[in-house]
Amino acid sequence: MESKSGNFNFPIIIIIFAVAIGILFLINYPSPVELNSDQQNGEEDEQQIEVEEEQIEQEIEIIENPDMPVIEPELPQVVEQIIQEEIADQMNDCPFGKELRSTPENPMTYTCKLITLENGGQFGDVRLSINEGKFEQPEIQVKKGTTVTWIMRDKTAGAGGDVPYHQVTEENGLFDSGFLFVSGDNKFSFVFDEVGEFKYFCPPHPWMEGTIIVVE
Ligand SMILES: [Cu+2]
Repeated sequence: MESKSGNFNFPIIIIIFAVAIGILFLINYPSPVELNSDQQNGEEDEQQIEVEEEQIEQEIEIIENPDMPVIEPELPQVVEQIIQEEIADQMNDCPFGKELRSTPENPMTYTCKLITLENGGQFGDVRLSINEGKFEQPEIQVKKGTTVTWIMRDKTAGAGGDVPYHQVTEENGLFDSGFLFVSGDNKFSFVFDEVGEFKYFCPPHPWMEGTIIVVE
């Protein structure tokens, strides 16, 4: 019996010993799962740092390169609506041949800028009026080949001066309307086939001036 019980107890002691070593091992060493997650955290941190560094580099690039488009922060809808209404109001104040435009340098600042007019629309040609002693659209820009027509609308006796007519005369003699009298349906057309800037005036009223800019 003695040898039997001795033989029987020995493996139990070994097993208890092995289990104890096992427990100690588990307490002292982090589990593979913990190891893994630590490593993952480390990688995530590195990625985060890389992303932040990239963002900083991009910001620096934007400051250094003014040609890069500036992304405006999104405005609340009400503010956006007010701005649009303001633009629409100002648009109505732009003279003929100009439109409200912003520049890339000042995307929030709008000013009336020349647009290029060309044949087409209601009359086919581009129509300007002479009224109350002045050229009513003193500066326009047209595409090469455009017909510009001046309509005499001034019905004031003496046409704002001492003669009852106005005249459209290019300063270098490129065109001359002759007398456009206050009475009758008087108008004058000229086709601009050359690129350039053409200044014209009214000889009896030299303070009446205008410019036609012709572009390709
Ligand atoms: Cu005149």
